[in-house]
Amino acid sequence: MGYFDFTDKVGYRTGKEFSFRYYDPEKAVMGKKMSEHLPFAMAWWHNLCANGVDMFGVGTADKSFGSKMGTMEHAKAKVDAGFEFMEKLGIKYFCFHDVDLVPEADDINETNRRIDEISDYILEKMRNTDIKCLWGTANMFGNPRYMNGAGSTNSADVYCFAAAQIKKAIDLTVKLHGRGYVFWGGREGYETLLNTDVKFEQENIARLMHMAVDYARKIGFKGDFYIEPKPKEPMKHQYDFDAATAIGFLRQYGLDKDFKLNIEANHATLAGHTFQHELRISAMNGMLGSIDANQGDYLLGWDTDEFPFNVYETTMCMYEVLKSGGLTGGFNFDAKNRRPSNDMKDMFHAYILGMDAFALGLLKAAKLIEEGTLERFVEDKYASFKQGIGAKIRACETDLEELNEYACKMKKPESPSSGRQEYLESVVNNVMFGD
Ligand code: XUL
Ligand code: CO
Repeated sequence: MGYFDFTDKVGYRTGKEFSFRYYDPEKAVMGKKMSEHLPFAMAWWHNLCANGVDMFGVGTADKSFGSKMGTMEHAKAKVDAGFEFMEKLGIKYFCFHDVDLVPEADDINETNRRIDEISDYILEKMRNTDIKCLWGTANMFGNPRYMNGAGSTNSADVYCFAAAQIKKAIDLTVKLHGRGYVFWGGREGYETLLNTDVKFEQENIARLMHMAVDYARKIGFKGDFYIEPKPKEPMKHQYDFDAATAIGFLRQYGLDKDFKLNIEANHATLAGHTFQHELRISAMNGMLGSIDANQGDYLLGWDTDEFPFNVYETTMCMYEVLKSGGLTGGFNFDAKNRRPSNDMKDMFHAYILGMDAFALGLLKAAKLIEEGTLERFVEDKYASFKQGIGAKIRACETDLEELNEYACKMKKPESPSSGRQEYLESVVNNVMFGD
């Protein structure tokens, strides 16, 4: 007896209640299998732990998986349920925080013992499947000790505790053959400058990251570290505001060789950016590592972590991913069911929605690239920099005086060419919906 006996393995267009409409793992797209373009991951916390609790009410979903919550028996039941879930959907990766896997004890030594026990159990499960860890992380925002931050805390003792949690989470990630290790700066930020030394806090965060890199490399971790930018929530100001801010921080503190970014769609919209913008900024700096695949709600100003449904967004995401040559990380569904979608079938509907939305986005993005109008347009738009004075500017072979002379001789420039936005939007619509 399994936990999800209402469905067997979900296939492509099987006509069954649970089936993919667009995600066909074997289908070749631009020379690679769909499953290689889209290394999907299950987020342990939302899928196996979150029960629909919100600010106004208790949980609506039962995630006990037939055992007593808060016990190691429950932790193992989640592993069983998680692996059954991933196998049925053909998902090859999972992501976790340390405390998603086991209940935290009062004493860190006991928590670590529990982590050892559960990771042995997970490893055993992994041996019988082709499922692997995409990335691990430490939850350094939930426990009250982190109320003033982890790397940014004012307490040296709490800082050491954060270091210990990171060390164990790195050990765990390495043990489970994780591709990456994530830092999401949960409470690394501030509420008011009246009580905060921003420079001091950022230096301490950077130190902690350096120590994490040194330790991980020492024990043989070859993967990438990721920062996951987010502008606010839970803190009013978070230090990793957006991709550009995080890249500046990584370069300032010499962490840019070991770190890339994990871009989350909903965090982008909270920062007042599009998902595509954040991906472009990361990619053009060589730092697009992984993606937290979800979406926000344009009417709500918080991190709703919805399953991706907006195919325009997944298309433009895949456009950026294809053009950047693919991810070294993957697509982690950092997304949860809506509170009233509260049964086990909804867990499947949600992942099928998300996987299909990205598969369809991939197909449409490939078509946009093959069709080529957007790329040709952008190429032509900057044509004036290909020869003459433009080429000299690009080659750094001129100076302000020569440009001044050029401008004065011209008397007045012609208007730049049209941006043709509405035409290009029609091109996208034609690719999306055909004739
Ligand atoms: C919070 C968030 C986290 C990170 C991992 O907004 O996205 O779940 O992905 O800590
Ligand atoms: Co996330």
